[in-house]
Amino acid sequence: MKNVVTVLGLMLFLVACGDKKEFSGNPIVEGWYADPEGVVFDNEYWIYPTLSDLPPGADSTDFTGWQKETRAIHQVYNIQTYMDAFSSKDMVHWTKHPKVLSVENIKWLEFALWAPSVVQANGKYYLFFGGNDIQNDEQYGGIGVAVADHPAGPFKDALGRALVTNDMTTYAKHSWDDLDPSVFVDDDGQAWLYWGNGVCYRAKLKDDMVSLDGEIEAIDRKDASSFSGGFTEAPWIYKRQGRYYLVYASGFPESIHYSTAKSAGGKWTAQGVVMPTEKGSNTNHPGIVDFKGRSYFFYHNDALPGGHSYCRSVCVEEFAYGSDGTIPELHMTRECVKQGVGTLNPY
Ligand code: FUB
Repeated sequence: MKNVVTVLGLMLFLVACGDKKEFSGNPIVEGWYADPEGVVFDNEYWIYPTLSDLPPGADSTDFTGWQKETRAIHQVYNIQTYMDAFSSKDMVHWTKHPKVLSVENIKWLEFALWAPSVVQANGKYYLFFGGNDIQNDEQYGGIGVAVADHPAGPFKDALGRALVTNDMTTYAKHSWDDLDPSVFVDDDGQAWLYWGNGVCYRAKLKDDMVSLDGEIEAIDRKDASSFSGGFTEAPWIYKRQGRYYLVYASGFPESIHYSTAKSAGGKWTAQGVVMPTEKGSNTNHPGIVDFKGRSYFFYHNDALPGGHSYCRSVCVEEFAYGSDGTIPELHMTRECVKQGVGTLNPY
């Protein structure tokens, strides 16, 4: 009997210790994921990452462009056909929500959906995603939008077609310029869609959240007054203390930079580097969350054994703004978030 009590006591102690984890460590979630744009819904942190493309150690050296890469994925691996999401109350313990969106529910896509941005509006959740399939040598897709009643989905294709297609965006001549959506709803309820590769596009959304309102505007990637280092892809727009921030990937291999503006549709002013190019992944992809007085920068890298430019994992760094609202230069760490937020009851 005494032994049973001792073993039970030990088990309870181990369970309590396990739950008391205070350091999340990078990567923050298990598995090969990328493009983690964080968001808060109902006091919970959510990330909706891209399922990474190729298995650990796969040879990706001959992939040079998205078209070539996507084609290779279809022929060889046929993955990236769905998205998982993760939620957390404390930035340390994450719960996986499998298959929040799948191409099974999108008739115009077979293979490729990635890098989403999710917002709450009209009592629903809208998930905007990139979907540039190559099927029988033709390109399908652009930016799609799916809708759900809950952040964990299941998300359903809202339109039965892409919201933005390549023929609508002719500023950049390449066919994979319509990816990496970032959706932002301003205090007055006006929703904005930013996206792009090789050019930064933006457009207003109508109240229904599934139609564009007016013209698509293109901001040239080489506009040095708007973008320090030039704009490559992965825009992430948000507002803090009356100032608008646009964080984006610059150059290739990519570093992360930011710009600020007085309005979501206004002129962007180049600021500086948020995260320089580090480790081996050619890409990086930002997301910033300010919540309960703490600020977090989401990104990805190839730091896990076997990782590479198309096999990435999701990381976070906590940071503090300067008194003038500047974002400090951040570096990749293994520690990640040092202390959970909110109250965690270990029992
Ligand atoms: O995950 C696919 C692509 O890699 C994204 O569209 C880019 O932002 C880069 O992270």
